[in-house]
Amino acid sequence: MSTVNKQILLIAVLLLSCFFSYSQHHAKPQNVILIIADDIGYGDLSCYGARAVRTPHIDQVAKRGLVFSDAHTTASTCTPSRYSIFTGEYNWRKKGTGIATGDAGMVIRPEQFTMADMFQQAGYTTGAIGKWHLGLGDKQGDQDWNGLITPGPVDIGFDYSFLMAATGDRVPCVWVENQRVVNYDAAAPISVSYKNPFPGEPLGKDHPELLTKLKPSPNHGHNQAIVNGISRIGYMKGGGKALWQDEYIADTIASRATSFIKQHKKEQFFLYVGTNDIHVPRYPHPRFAGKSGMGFRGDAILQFDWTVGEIVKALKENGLFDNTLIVISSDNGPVIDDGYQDEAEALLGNHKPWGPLHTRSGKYSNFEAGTRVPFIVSWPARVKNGTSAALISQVDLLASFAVLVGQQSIPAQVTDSQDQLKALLGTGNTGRQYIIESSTSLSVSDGEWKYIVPNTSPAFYELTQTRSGNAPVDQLYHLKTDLAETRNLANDKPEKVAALKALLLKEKEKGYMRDR
Ligand code: NG6
Ligand code: CA
Repeated sequence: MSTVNKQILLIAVLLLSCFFSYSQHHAKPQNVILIIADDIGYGDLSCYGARAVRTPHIDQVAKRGLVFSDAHTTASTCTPSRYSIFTGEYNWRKKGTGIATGDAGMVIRPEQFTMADMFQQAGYTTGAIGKWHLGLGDKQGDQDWNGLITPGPVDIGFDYSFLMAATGDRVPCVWVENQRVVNYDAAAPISVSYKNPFPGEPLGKDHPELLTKLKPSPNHGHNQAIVNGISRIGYMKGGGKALWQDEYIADTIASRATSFIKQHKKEQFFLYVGTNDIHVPRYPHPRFAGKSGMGFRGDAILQFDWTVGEIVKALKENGLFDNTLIVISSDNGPVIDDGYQDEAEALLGNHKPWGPLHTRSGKYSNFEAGTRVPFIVSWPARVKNGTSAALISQVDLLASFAVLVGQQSIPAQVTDSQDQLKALLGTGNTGRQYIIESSTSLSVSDGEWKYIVPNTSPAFYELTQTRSGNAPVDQLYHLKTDLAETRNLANDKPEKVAALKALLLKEKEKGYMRDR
């Protein structure tokens, strides 16, 4: 080869490598799927150390993906936690973000900017499938369950929605697709109330003989409207053939999710999948019932694992898996008995849903297990497999995804979401400087130390047998050496308490329990 030809070749190679590094740096995933399980604990998956139950489909994703050990929800219950995911704002900045009734109005208001809006702006088709629990319609009790329920997900950026309004244990027990009840039965118009029972409609508390599938646990309530042989929270009349059957809920969510994937395989899409598993009432399909040896709670974990497997399978079949970014996480920590006699306590055995965190803590708790959840990122084309100890919060997903898809500017109202894309993709390991966790109290953690604000609520919740982490005094834990939060060092380290208190105060000054 002549010198001139060699030089041309060299220039060509240089140009090409510049181009590849540019496109690599700016590569976007074709799709983003956010899978949020309900009440799955830090220790509930085998890729997080569970031995009594196996989650092979999730483990497979984890093996090729990035597994986080210090990822958090913003709250230890569902509505506030999901509020933060979609808005990028801490739930406690605004009133009305607590656990929503089944007839609550939209908790996220149409004028708010959401993760779905952001993806739409970036040209992605957006969908929300499964558990919602963020309210529908304008005001509580004001929805037209027999017509178009508006406002709804379409007003906060979702092109498509297929949802349960609240939880499995709350009425209405129907699917709502694009804001209309699915399989609407004109012969059985739907009425819903959280105030008054409907005359003539049997209630669980008066008719235990009608509770053929699950009975509520003593003192938990869940003994009002009866649907599918299970009593619920709230009153409901009608529904007819639109009423769901609990044993098919997971199948319905999985099949809607896989149809969405197939239907939009040629577009870029963002899909949120909220599973009903493993929230109560746990009533898994007969394929899973009895399979874990841990009762319905364990069976529901298997069913959740299966759901993830179905989504992955659909992606692979359509050639989308490698260039789809999947996040698998949970909305809050674990709970054993959350309201139904499903033998979860009796059959728990040696399984520790809270993993290495404080024993018997989890959902409803200020301790780490309330908000520290499994969190796995998969994007085979870009993310190397491994583990990450970066401190991250789900509130960061909005700003991080925005950078990922090239939407650099997001509105100022997205106050708390930080760009943690490097941590999410495993290209930087720093994560957040601190996170705020909310339960009965607010807590602040810098990953090493955690401070919990005093409160006078019970230290132990009898109903769910949860160690709440409530105490009337300052609590300070050194997570690096005491992950289980058993030694309160507040008296030994007043300067650390003061520093973390000051951080919290600074955050609260930016907005705390606003009306709107
Ligand atoms: C609680 C319910 C619990 C569950 C929870 C919401 C009682 C006694 N307990 O109030 O069963 O429904 O709300 O769970 O009513 S969450 O995961 O959606 O936040
Ligand atoms: Ca939950």
